[in-house]
Amino acid sequence: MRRRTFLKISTGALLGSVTGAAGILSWTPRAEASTIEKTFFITEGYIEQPDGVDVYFRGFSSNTNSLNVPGESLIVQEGDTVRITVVNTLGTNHRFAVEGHGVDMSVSAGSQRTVSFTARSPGTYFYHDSSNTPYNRLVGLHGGLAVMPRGSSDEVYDGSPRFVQQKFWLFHDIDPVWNQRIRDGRTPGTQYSPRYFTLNGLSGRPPGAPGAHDPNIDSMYDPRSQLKGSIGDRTLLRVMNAGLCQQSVHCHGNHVEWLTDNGNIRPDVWSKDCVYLEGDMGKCDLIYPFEPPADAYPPVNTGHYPMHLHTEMSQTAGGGLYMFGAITEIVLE
Ligand SMILES: [Cu+2]
Repeated sequence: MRRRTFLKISTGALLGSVTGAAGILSWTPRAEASTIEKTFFITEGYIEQPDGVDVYFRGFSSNTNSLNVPGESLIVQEGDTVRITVVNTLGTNHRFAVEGHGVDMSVSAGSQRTVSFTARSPGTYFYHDSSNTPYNRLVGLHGGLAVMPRGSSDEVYDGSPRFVQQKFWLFHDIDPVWNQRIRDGRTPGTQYSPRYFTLNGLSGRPPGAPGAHDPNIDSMYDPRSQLKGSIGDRTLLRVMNAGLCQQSVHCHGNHVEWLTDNGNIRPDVWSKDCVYLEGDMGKCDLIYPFEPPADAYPPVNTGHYPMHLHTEMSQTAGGGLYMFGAITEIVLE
């Protein structure tokens, strides 16, 4: 089948998702609740992977000409009214659900619907297509929503350890055979065999590879993912897993403070090198403390370190290309 009716997206078209009314960079606490409005367009198309292969995806996109996988990350405040309009441009029926908020709205082919809900407990939540679970989520229909405590700009939950900046790290793993079956309206019939591993929709590139160091293509340099700061720039990482593979998230340079586990506040804050991340919508909230690396000799206050996942396959693409997987860079400036 020709792909003339589908969007063809090089990964460079995917950026620009951290700004906007509810965006990360513009977040300031408010005394009063507000109404946050966002429109998502369900679109479909092909996104080129690190080995040059085009893979089919659907996304909750910010306009009809884009294909955003994941959808734009949203930050709201406890008590806000959130009004989401979903325009389904496709010929297939979909749903829009928000974890922890009792939202699960159908949006039939070619139609649009709006849902309003009140932002509940502070935390990190998926929005996703709950229909044909998990296939529509796996084919790209997912994103992250943060609910900030009322009037606070530096806590994950009331009384949590504090941070000065925050990022979403939304991981995904992709079996292109499954994506193609879903495109064709069929249920995948083969064992799940992921070949691509992404962080906020992008994969890493080794030096010298096409697209290496390009922030639009290389997850090491994508400003949504790359962790950059000076000593003291404590950074909240909202870590989410839209894929099916369980992972071990390893930040180099500093240990992280492990605050929550699948939406539950941990009884003690552990300082950890690796943190377990469940598959199939696992989540955790971490703070990277931006301290001088503890074991460095001679002592240092700057440097470049990786964050990678510890499953070997997650650092590859197409079944064997090393460093083309879910990885980013940590920069102590
Ligand atoms: Cu490691």
